[in-house]
Amino acid sequence: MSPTYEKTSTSPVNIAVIKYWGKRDTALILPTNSSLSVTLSQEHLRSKTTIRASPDFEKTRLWLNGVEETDLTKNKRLQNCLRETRRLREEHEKKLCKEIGTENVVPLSKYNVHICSENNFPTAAGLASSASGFACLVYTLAQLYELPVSTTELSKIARQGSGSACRSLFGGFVAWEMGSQVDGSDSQAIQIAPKDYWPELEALICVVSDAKKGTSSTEGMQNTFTTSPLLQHRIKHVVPERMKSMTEAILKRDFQQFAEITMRDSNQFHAVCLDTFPPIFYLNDVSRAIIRVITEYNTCSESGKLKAAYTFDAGPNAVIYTLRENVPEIINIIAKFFPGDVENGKEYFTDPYQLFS
Ligand code: 2P0
Repeated sequence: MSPTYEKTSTSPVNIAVIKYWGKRDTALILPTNSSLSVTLSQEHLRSKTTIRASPDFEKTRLWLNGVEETDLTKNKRLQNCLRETRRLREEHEKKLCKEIGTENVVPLSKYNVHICSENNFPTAAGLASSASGFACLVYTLAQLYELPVSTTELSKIARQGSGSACRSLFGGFVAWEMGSQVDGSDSQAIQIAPKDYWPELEALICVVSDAKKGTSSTEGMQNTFTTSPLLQHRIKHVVPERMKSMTEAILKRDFQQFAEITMRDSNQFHAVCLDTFPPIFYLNDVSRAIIRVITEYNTCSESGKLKAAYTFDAGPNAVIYTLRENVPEIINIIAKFFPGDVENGKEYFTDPYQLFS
């Protein structure tokens, strides 16, 4: 029996405040615009992955939430991440062989791996499961292979698993720079500020529905790319300026600027979904009611300032960004307007989860 090499790690979910939607290269996963997100705490939502490598493994296998995926050759995204991390491991092994001698280097790059990954939240319900999942896969492979590379380098590999995954490799406030190279060598994630830079900022997740979404992000965004004139306007004339203003808002810890851009960008993302032909609907009646409640809450604020910002991804669930002092008030308001009724099968808000602290 040969030795088995094993690593386990966890990765967080990220929620974009400037949304990624559209690819200029679908194979390399190169986006049509830059995006920016906040990484949430791993306390409630996370992916956990264990990877084992052994010369005894006859093939590479993957279990996702306890169920084995049978034909991995069809899983191009997984193959991309395995190929790229193995390539780096091979380079690393060559270097080590020169330095410490071939007999002292374990040829991990040649071994098959067994991958076991699970999420502690509903997969594919618009709660960024592919982001944390692929970030975790690439991070765990990098740990197993002891790759001497930066997180930004790894982000280019995670990006080839799922675009938004590149942002989950960092904590805090993260930009995915779209880049301009055709080979994707400059399409990468960078950290704008660490988590503790703005400790008062909180995220509340309102689970409106944990059902699997109707249109996948991958399919939806390409339909938008090929049919929506509004997307072209967004890419050229809106996002570049917003990336600058949002970065500035974060660095100044300016909640007014942060909240306004967050809500505007969520609105525009869902507008390009509606502008897609045929249209894509991710929001439902409960989502729209949450938008109205948050808008009313901001309008009625005594200071006249924005106190909360909603944002919605490719699903009906809301994420509300706010400052810590407002959290109890918002939880009360949401609980009052959206009493949980999940047991009766209605798509209603359940518990607000306080995630980012
Ligand atoms: C985002 N979303 O920026 C946007 C906002 C959904 C709405 O990134 O095809 O699952 O794997 O690159 O990363 C969802 O897209 O799509 C997404 P692929 P991904 O978070």
